[in-house]
Amino acid sequence: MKKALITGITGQDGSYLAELLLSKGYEVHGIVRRSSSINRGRIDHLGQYSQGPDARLHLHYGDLGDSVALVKLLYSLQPDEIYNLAAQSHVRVSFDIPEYTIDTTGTGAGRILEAIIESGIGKKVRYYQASSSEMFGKVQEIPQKETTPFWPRSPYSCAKVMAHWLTVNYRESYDLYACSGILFNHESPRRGETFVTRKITLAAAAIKLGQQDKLYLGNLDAKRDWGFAKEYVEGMWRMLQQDEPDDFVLSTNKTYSIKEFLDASFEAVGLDWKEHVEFDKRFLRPAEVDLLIGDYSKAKEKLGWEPKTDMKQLAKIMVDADMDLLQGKKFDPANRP
Ligand code: NDP
Ligand code: GDR
Repeated sequence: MKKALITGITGQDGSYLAELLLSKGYEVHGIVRRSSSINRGRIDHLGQYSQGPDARLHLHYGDLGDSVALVKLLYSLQPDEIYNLAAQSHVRVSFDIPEYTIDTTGTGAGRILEAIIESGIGKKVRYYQASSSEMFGKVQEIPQKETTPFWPRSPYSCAKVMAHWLTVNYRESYDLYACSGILFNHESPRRGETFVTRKITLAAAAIKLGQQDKLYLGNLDAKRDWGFAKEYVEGMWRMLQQDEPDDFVLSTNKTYSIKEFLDASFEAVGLDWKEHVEFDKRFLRPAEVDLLIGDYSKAKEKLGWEPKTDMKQLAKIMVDADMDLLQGKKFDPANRP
């Protein structure tokens, strides 16, 4: 039985990846942060796997800031695969807490890579780094691919560039099987509520149900390449099953503005967003990423990976899930696409 360790297992991608690996028969370990309130809503439905003598899902307290705990955990677990998904992942917030973001999102990846070497598992383990299309930042090439130069535009994306290059460097220095997945935006009903897509689908549902009137947003002209998170975790797994480690873009090769995402989401509930959306400068960023569109042809050729869900379908999936949620139908990720 293969053993995988997921950092960020309580996040959007971590929950889908845990499901995927459990369905493939893996023993799955996840690092969780101690907090005063339990924040495991996205993986609660996997509780069946964590009980009894055949338990295959195990959670461990830890933090990307705690290198000693990381070394101890890697040494005792001896995992076959590590997926580093943990991060302070909000771009706007990274301008408010840059040092923390750099420490978690950038140095945190360095801590895990060094823990791999220090714990002596470097020859056997395979490592996945959650890199981001935000690293491309200021437009240099359209569409963006693995060889497009980086021009990060936030503390978050600067930290991701550092983590990306550390991944490449540990691969080259120690012959580590380490891959960097450069993933474009991917969304789902499990997306955090402060990212723009989920903020919009939740508001569309709430306005439809008479629970909200206005939605305050920032820049509506930025364009993003949005895919469905559940499909992207499959790509992460495939990256770690190749003969040689490499870096891959996962994307849809289509781009839409925030306005177009608003169109699709409000259309799904028969409303006109222009009657409800207002501007709030608090949601602007000091530096913006104007246009992202990814070329996933390398992943298609080498991993056999392709996206299946387009932006309109994605918006509908999310709005429907939020309508259910707000009408008191229990949010059970197991029953959601
Ligand atoms: P989320 O924000 O949903 O999840 C982040 C996870 O990281 C959570 O489990 C969080 O724990 C954990 N975490 C945060 N800080 C720490 C820390 N100091 N120590 C340990 N764990 C920590 O992100 P996503 O699931 O959307 O994204 C997964 C990864 O992929 C992230 O690294 C993100 O930057 C990257 N990425 C995401 C893309 C996307 O479109 N979703 C695109 C490209 C890259 P807790 O639940 O306790 O907060
Ligand atoms: P992004 O996602 O920054 O691309 O990072 P987000 O959904 O936060 O922003 C997308 C675009 O929408 C504009 N926007 C707003 N954004 C938010 N959050 N809230 C608003 O009210 C709002 N109004 C307009 C933003 O300016 C931006 O242009 C996500 C994260 O998951 C990262 O971790 C990941 O690396 C990248 O995607 C790829």
